[in-house]
Amino acid sequence: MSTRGFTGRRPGADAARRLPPGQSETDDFPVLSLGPAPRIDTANWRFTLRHGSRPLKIWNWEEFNALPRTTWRGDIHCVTTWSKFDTVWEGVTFDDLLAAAGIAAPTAYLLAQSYDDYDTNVPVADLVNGQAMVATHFNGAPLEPEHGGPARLLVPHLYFWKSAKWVSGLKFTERDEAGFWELRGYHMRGDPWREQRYSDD
Ligand SMILES: Nc1nc2c(c(=O)[nH]1)N[C@H]1C(S)=C(S)[C@@H](COP(=O)(O)O)O[C@H]1N2
Ligand SMILES: [Mo]
Repeated sequence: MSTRGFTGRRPGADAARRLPPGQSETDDFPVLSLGPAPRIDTANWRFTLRHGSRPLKIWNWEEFNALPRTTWRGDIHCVTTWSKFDTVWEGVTFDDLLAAAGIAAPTAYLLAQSYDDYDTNVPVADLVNGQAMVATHFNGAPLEPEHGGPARLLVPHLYFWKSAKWVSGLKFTERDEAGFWELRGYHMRGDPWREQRYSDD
């Protein structure tokens, strides 16, 4: 039997250590989207790596699912102050995507682009060495449309708005170009441990 009910939302020692500043733990999985979840038929789904407007590599759903798969377990942190512990994700790491495409990252920055026209910028340095994946499964089941299925970016060490849902591709850019929320006052990097919520943080 868990003792959580006796402690309520007051974090214990373990939770306190795992919570970035200003965050509290939730057991729910809140849905935060600009609009309704786009329904994407995997028969039409494509995932594209681009350098600027030039496509470098395109996978369809079947090809994407033949790529090497990785499972990651850990904590996620939303800028709206909830954190969720011990989430389990499965997908293809950024490193494995580049390896499968046979390329090295052509620039130091990219924009993750989504089927709902959302985008968000992430430095390549925050994606390499197993730090990020394009996830197709959450807690052992195919990712629900509300949470970004068929596939979303997962960059769990940054605030969760960087984890673009319904991701359609990654566009390498010469400079660090602001995405949807970054154009509206949110931080260009978004490290929860440094509390980089807004552009001036
Ligand atoms: N394509 C897309 N990705 C998105 C969003 C969105 O509106 N569209 N919202 C972002 C925000 S602000 C957050 S906090 C997380 C929320 O993910 P969740 O709904 O799975 O909790 O998705 C991010 N990714
Ligand atoms: Mo968010």
